[in-house]
Amino acid sequence: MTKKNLTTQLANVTFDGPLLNASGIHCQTSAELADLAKTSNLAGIVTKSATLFPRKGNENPRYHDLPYGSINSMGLPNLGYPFYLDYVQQEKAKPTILSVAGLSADDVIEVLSDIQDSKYQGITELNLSCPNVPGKPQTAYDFVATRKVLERVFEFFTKPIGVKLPPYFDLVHFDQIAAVLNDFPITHVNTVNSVGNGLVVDVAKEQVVTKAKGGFGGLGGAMILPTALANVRALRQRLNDNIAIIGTGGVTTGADVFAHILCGADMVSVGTQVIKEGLGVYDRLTQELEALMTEKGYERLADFRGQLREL
Ligand code: ERO
Repeated sequence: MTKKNLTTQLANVTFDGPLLNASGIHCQTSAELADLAKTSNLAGIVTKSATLFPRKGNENPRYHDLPYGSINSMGLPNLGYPFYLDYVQQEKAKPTILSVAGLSADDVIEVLSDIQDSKYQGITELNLSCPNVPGKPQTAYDFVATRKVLERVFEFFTKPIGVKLPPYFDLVHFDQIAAVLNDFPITHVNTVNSVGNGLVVDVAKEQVVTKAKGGFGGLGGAMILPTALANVRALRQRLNDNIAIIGTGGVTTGADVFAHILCGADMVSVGTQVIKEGLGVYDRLTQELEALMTEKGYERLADFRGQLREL
């Protein structure tokens, strides 16, 4: 089988292929990040969303594997943004995406100010969609709050920055979030974060499977693929052409990667399946994607990106 041209451009960065880790997956500690640097067919490294101060996160159990995906209630455990800002400036093996999150808009501005003042020239991603911090709503479900925070960000931030979005479920909400995002010079959207506040029930024990928030947590993996694809597609149809899309959610096969790209994704990230299968998943997904492209006569991702047909 001939090797395909899988290179992808996002902002000012060229990636060797379309695949990324989903933020939160194997990217919190130095050791995990070093593993990602060595992982073949992982084109770039996304860091765990970083906050102003280090956080331990929610109590265990906080991740639960399911036959059809996963539920997590991690609660934003991370080493604090200075660690990740330092890391992305040291990392030479692959391009990085520095994910940041705030417990308040003021926190976000403080963290981004330091990134702006640093030597880091790579891509930053503002996570507006963490579902698991008790008492903190997902910012991007509030279109007014989202606009306000982006107005503050773009008063001073001039480096490449995108946003991580929660899944939307109503076409009007796609219109509303796209109208906000199209007013700002963001490089990309990453869609979707986990499907927030699902509830998994262990019938034998008659109890929930994760501890925080009474068992409510973010759903990921195969069960969210159609939701993820709908979000990629709906946003591609509404966002300015110069806003790239990272498709996240539900990828277990090369065909799923293909489907994300067919819906308009520039890059695709993988979360739950990395936990299930290990970092070798990126080799398998790439082989399956290339085999599918060969079967269909495609040489590069641009040959089919966004070309989903309607009936
Ligand atoms: O609980 C978390 O740390 C978390 N889980 C998710 O599924 N998505 C997130 O964005 C997130 C924290 C930022």
